[in-house]
Amino acid sequence: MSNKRNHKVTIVMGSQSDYSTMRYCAKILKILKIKHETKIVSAHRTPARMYKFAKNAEKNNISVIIAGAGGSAHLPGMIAAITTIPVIGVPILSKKLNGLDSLLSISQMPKGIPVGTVTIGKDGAINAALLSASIISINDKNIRKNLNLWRNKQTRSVKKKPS
Ligand code: RP5
Repeated sequence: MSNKRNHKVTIVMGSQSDYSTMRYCAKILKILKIKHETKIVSAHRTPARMYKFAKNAEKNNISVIIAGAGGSAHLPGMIAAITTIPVIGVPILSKKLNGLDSLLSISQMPKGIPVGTVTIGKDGAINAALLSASIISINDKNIRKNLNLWRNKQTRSVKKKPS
């Protein structure tokens, strides 16, 4: 296993309003000491920005893209159509349909262009960060170590009896 330290995760989201959810991705990545950056990239409001971002993702040394989107939530699928870098989609809890629209949109990618989909909202954002760490840890033993430490801490935090 190599020990590359230049892995980077990019967290993108369709709107500023998604940040209250997507900030949990950044929080976990920080704990795991994974280099990351955060951007607003909208498939329908800033399509040129989205295309440029996805087209240059490999050149910019991005290992995993986490994309949060709500409503018709096409951002993760659109990015995945432009790059072969793994894309994890986070369905944002939408106001009208409680995120079911976002979840179905992101998870129902037709064959050929996969998007890994996590659950709706904050839990999904946390799991997306943990999943990106698992992917990176294939080639980075430091990240694997950090991920195992995080899991052990979680295990220790579970009480044996309810209080
Ligand atoms: C999507 O539309 C975003 O991902 C967001 O979840 C949703 C609503 O955006 P705002 O109207 O709050 O900017 O593009």
